[in-house]
Amino acid sequence: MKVAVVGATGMVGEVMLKVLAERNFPVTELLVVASERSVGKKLTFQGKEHTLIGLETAVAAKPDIAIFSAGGDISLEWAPKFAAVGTTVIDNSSAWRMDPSKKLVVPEINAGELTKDDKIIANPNCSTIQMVLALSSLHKTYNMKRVVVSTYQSVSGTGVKAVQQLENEIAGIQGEMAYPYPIGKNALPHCDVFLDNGYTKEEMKLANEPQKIFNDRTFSVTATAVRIPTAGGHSESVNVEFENDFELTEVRRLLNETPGIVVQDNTDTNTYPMPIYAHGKDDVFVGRIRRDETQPNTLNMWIVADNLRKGAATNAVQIAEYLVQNQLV
Ligand code: 11C
Repeated sequence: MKVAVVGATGMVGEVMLKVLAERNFPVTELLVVASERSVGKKLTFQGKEHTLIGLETAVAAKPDIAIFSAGGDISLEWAPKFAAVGTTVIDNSSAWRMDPSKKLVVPEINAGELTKDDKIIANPNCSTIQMVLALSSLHKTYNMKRVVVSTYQSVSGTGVKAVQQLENEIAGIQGEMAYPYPIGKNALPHCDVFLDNGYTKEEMKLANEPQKIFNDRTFSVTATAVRIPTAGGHSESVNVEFENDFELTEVRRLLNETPGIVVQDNTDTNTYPMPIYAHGKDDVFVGRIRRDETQPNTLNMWIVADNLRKGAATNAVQIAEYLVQNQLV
């Protein structure tokens, strides 16, 4: 496969290259694409040096697959140009996610919807991916009605400037601020911008994307998204009310059998998911599984994943793997 990574020097782009190499994705030719100011610089992939190229050069090279992580504006302008030359674009921005003509894919859940005609495929938001993966087999079995999620999101979700802000605060250095307040020793109930309804964009992604991924509008999600001073890995407290009752042993069995999920749940040994262990891993970790004792058919759990891996790069590469395995590119 001739593969282009658009945004190759960004935080997610770097992880994408790492994941492509780790998973031995069949790259026969790699195009590393970056903004004009990085064109001509070099980076190394699988021991070989590659020169960064611009978007126009990349389109002219007609890659089979282009994995984008360069922001919504670049995606809106350039994904259609790649699609027009026959490239299948997997886009990590929010630009196409809610477009009814584009698929929003978590491979373990709905890759089966993909066809050769899908030339722009959207990767969901990081905090959505880990939540829906943990809910998928439970929804199938017990039918969810309502989800209440509170997130504890790492600064890497905001980007390099936020990671720098946290590092500066820890080192006691005055520097540029990514957030309106200090993030070290703090928790900001503010991920992305506020909307007219009082929610943030991040919270509305959590509300809207799951319905599209499950192709089901019979359940609803309400969210509070909070930024905390962790370097990598998003955590979520999820309360889910089902139509049907469940046994906790069965819930654990279903989660254990879900590809991509690892259950870490033993209060006797203080075993539960945490960002320091999820960091650098491709799985979604689930623990603190317990019944909500205040109402019937309702479950509480704690879900943690590396937001740059399963929340972004790994999910995108898994989509690419599905396309190759099913001869859709
Ligand atoms: C965050 N979830 O942690 C965001 C980052 O729509 O792909 C990813 C934003 C997106 O702030």
